[in-house]
Amino acid sequence: ATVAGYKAAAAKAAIDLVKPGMRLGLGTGTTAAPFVEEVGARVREGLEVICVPTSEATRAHAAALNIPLTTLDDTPHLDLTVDGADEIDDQLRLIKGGGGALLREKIVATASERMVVIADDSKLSKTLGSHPLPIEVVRFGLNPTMLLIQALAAEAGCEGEIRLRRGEGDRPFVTDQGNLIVDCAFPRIAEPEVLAFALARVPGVVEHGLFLGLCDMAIVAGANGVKIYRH
Ligand code: DER
Repeated sequence: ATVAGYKAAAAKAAIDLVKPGMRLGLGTGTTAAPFVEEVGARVREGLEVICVPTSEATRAHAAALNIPLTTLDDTPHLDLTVDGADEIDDQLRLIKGGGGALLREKIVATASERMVVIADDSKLSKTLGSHPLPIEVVRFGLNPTMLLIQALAAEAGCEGEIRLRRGEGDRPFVTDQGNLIVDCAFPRIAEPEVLAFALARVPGVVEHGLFLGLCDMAIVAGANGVKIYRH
């Protein structure tokens, strides 16, 4: 099997959590995409759900599948969000944001009764930091914001190179919310809560990719099949 096969297997396992009448958060990325496909297939068979997408990409994908969509303004409480992750530790703490959707993903996950992560087993990690930490920042004051991120992360014990994410034509990547993303290569985030607290003090930081206390369960697929991790 391939990594794509593992992603699909995890997505298929997650669809069993979806019950008629549920209000769902739909994640973003290459693992969430097969889950959105699964939801579309069930909707075609008559499943009644209403969904909030976590990105414009997921919105377009869900709309193309005729999945009923709503907004958090009309539906402020969701029953279940299913989303991917860039890294998952043994306390179900996550690094997310590889796809640049972390702000809406965190807002949607926070508005959900449950958040379930689907992933291939390459995402499992003893200590967070194998994947760079994405941080969403406003454009204004970018330079001092990056310097302050570096300084406060170092105080929190995290040192490493940080760089502005670039998109097409080497222009800065711009998120759905019109912000920028700084990717921070902090190889070992021994105390994610301490780093999260430090980053929250940077005025130019909108949100970061550390998802702490949000993930209730992880459905992880690999060569040995599908495994469920829960608290
Ligand atoms: O950007 C994100 O947060 C995505 O969910 C990411 O964390 C996982 O993307 P993938 O399933 O394509 O690896």
